[in-house]
Amino acid sequence: MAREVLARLDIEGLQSGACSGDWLKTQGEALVSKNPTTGETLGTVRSATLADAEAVLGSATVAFDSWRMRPAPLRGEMIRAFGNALREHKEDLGALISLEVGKIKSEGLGEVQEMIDICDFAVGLSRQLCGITIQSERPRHRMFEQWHPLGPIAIVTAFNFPMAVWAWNAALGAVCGDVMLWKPSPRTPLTALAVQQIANRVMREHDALGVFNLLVGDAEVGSWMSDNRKIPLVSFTGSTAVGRKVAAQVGGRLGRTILELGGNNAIIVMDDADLEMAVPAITFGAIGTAGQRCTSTRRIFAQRAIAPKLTERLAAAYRTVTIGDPLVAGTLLGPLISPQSVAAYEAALVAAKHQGGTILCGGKKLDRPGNFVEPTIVKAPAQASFPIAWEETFAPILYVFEVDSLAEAIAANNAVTQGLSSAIFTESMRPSEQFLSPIGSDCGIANVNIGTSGAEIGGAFGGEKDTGGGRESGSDSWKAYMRRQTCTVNWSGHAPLAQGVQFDVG
Ligand code: UN1
Repeated sequence: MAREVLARLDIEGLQSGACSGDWLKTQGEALVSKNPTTGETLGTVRSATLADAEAVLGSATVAFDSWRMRPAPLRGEMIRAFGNALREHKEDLGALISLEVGKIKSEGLGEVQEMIDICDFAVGLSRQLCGITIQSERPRHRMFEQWHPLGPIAIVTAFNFPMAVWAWNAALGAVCGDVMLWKPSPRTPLTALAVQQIANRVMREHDALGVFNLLVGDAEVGSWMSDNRKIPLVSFTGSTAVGRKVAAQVGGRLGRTILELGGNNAIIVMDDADLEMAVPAITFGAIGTAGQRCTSTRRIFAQRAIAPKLTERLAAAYRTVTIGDPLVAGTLLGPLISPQSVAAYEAALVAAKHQGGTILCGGKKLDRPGNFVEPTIVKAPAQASFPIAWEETFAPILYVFEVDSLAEAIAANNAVTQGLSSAIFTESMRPSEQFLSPIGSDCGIANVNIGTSGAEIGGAFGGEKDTGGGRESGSDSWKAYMRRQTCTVNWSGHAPLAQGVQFDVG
């Protein structure tokens, strides 16, 4: 099965980890991609060295010289073709995500759909990169803003969304006139190779080789990107710890960053919540992608009267979850990405018990090949005395807290350092409005009667505080990929100064 998928995606045996128009003969460290479901090797990719990175940046820079002058709607034409190519390969790309990451089939396909959606969005945007006009205080002067391409931009992505997060950045970057250097997670090189092969075909047909470039590598390549003044923007998705370093390095040279870092997302369940909606939403949020989304639901703040019923129904739902091969129909929980992730899951549960938590269901790793664990619900004491819940553990562990009031729940939601996604379940207008108000959730995403994960591409995606403050995907996120220019044109025949300043020379 894996072999056929790799062959159809034209990457069987492909070992190069760098591409700029053509694949380079990379000689860096060999990265072995393993199927987390079986532990079997899917392929080996040679990472890029810094010399490869310099070569790729060189040809990307040449491509930028002409790409930035191609009219944006024509750049959009290429993204339309790319979106169509993704549609053609949707099944295989989705299957490859399942094979390399362990996502269940529907979520793998959903990730490819997310790429297709952002391509559609970017095609429309290619005719809407609009600047404003501003009233000038001087007669017969015209003032306006325009947006220009930035240059070669770095996109560093994580294993958990090995294609879609690149696409959010790359599709927008491309219509904005930038060229892209993609460093995927070293854990998921094959998904990147497959996307690059499709991009190569589309770029060739559109005389645009060098717009999308690939650099599979480790922290050394990432650090080279962060330090490189020829790369005006680094869009980084990953842990808060690494994001801090990226911010310091790029900020040190006054470059720009888009940071999508850790989340620690909570759902508030009020006494009047409709459990028919809340239970499936929480279950998907906590178990989807095996709890390895930035947006995964990790904390529940249930009002005291509903808490026992909610917990009972969640535990009942959890018991019906089929764990296993993500490509088999009916599976809802696949493996974690690595044995280290299983160890982190176990360590978090040891800490949870030590800090006064009670495991209500799950709690064990499975005795079978692959990185499988049980989905787990922990009844937690007060959050202030339960530090394990302040951390993001990338695993299907859900901490359930009881609270008395909405104010207490909002305070607890906001008490952690991260600020990505949040939600409330209630049938009443006042709590939901309070949750969305300035005294409500402090997160970048706040939902009512919808879980914390599974955002649509049309909105800006990102979060506050330790989540990094970046926004990508929809809304006006495109502005981060362009430079703004304020222009004033004088057609008056005189040379008046602003603010009424007189400066008479001669
Ligand atoms: C991520 O986990 O890094 O909202 C991205 C979601 C997806 C994207 C998650 N659309 O869950």
